[in-house]
Amino acid sequence: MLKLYNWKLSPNAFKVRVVLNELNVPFELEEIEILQGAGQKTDFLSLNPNGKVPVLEEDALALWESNAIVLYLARKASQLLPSDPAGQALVDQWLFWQAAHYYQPIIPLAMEKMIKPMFQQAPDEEIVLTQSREFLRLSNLLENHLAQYEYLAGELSVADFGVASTLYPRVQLGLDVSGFKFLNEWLSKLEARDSWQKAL
Ligand SMILES: N[C@@H](CCC(=O)N[C@@H](CS)C(=O)NCC(=O)O)C(=O)O
Repeated sequence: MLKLYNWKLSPNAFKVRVVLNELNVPFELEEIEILQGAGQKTDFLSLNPNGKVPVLEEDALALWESNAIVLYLARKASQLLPSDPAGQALVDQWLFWQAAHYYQPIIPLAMEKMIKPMFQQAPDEEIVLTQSREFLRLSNLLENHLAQYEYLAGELSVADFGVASTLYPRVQLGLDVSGFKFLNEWLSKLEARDSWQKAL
């Protein structure tokens, strides 16, 4: 059976859980306690030398980077991917954008708004302000695309789950995206799916 190395606070691990559920692939979970330094232990680094979750293990394959994992799962199942090269390239585009841009403000925001408070430390309000502004700028780009297309690559694909997973911790991070009408309609449809609910 596939094994997913997971961390309960990770939106990227959440992304993989949703896609596994969506494809009805059975898997077992192993929790990696990132805040206790488990990502830097030798055993885990032998699976992912980058020391981050998620990692998907299947026989001799240990695959890291959540977007590589969801693309692998979709290709294996021949689901959640358009059949034409142009459609597949759009899926890649949105997944690359998620990792390179949309997810980036989440890292400092999670540090300031979630992790520091766990250790009784006050958030740096300047970081919160600038990173929240950047996240909303990128959300506006998403809104403009979703005003024209029901799904990111034209049909439901792993790109939708990949990008939407970034919004999963928005409440805890104080990110108010309620003004983005099309983004919210798209997100509500994804959140209503059994795969999403089961992954929560
Ligand atoms: N681009 C990577 C990002 C992975 C990542 O940042 N994982 C976080 C949790 S969401 C992590 O394990 N952080 C631990 C650390 O940085 O030490 C992916 O999509 O898998």
